[in-house]
Amino acid sequence: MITFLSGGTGTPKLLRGMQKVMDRHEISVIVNTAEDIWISGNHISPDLDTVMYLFSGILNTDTWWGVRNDTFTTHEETARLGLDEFIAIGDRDRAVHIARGDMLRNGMRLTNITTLLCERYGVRETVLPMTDTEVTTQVRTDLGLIHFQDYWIRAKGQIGISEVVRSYREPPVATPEALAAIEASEAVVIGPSNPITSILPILMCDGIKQALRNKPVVTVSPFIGNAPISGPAGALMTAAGFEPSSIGTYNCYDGLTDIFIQDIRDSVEVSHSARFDTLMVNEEKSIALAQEVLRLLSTC
Ligand code: GDP
Ligand code: FO1
Repeated sequence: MITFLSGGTGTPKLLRGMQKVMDRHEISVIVNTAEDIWISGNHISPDLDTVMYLFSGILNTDTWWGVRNDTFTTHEETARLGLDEFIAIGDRDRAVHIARGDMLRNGMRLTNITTLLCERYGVRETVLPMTDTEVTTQVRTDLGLIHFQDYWIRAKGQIGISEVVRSYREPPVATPEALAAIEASEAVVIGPSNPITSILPILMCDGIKQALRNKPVVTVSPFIGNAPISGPAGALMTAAGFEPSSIGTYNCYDGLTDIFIQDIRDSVEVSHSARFDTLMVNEEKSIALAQEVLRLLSTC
């Protein structure tokens, strides 16, 4: 088994390749939940849903969120009624948020809810939230301390950020299922996800770093030069005190990485890194990178 640490875009692109070249039951994914947010009384977990929809074959891979060909009837109608849903929520996607919100209110663990939803969607891989308690990534801006989603979607990432803050009622603890997945794995892959909003929240869950120190860890960089391939990782890295680059990514992960993969085009040099084409612009590219990662892992 191989365990992947994932956010909702870069690592899912790698997983799209992995599911074609691995036994799907041998894939487990520990997913970031620090971007989760309650909207209109329902529970959105963007990264968990992206991974679940990917594995069930219904993900909208134009956006890397939401369900392909979803309709937005409820979103449009609630907007007409004056509800400020700043996130565009599709109808089928909303059904998942309603179900998850209801199960959470009834006291079910997020891990068990995710397993149940994945079963309903015919997912064969193991999808695990990093923790069962709520953790939220906020950013400090001129508008005050706001949820990451408010920054990235409502403010379109157009305002300055001076600090990244993680808030929670109790310090997050990795679930027994996540720790067991790492324990049962030959290796762990930290995928090319946003280091600040996707990977560090997973690494901060009590137990994860300790578990990773006993396993070969391969990290794939989400940066080429001084810019991420997409999204707000650059500004967030700077606000969190890291260089927005592959070197900054390597440094973020606290010496956990055994093999670092960076893109063939990356002008920033991380010593002893492996170089591949990591730009997964289509499924063939995802499969090619997945094969290279597996080949590397077989040498560990
Ligand atoms: P989020 O939860 O939607 O922010 O998604 P992730 O954290 O999983 O991924 C965001 C990161 O993916 C960004 O920093 C991008 O640079 C990176 N990314 C997106 N596409 C690719 C790609 O094809 N290759 C690599 N190496 N990184 C990518
Ligand atoms: N991202 C957007 O940029 N705009 C949206 O309207 C939007 C809606 C949305 C709905 C459900 C969902 O699970 C994710 C959604 N996202 C949207 C993705 C967003 O939540 C991502 O987490 C961030 O864009 C980057 O991390």
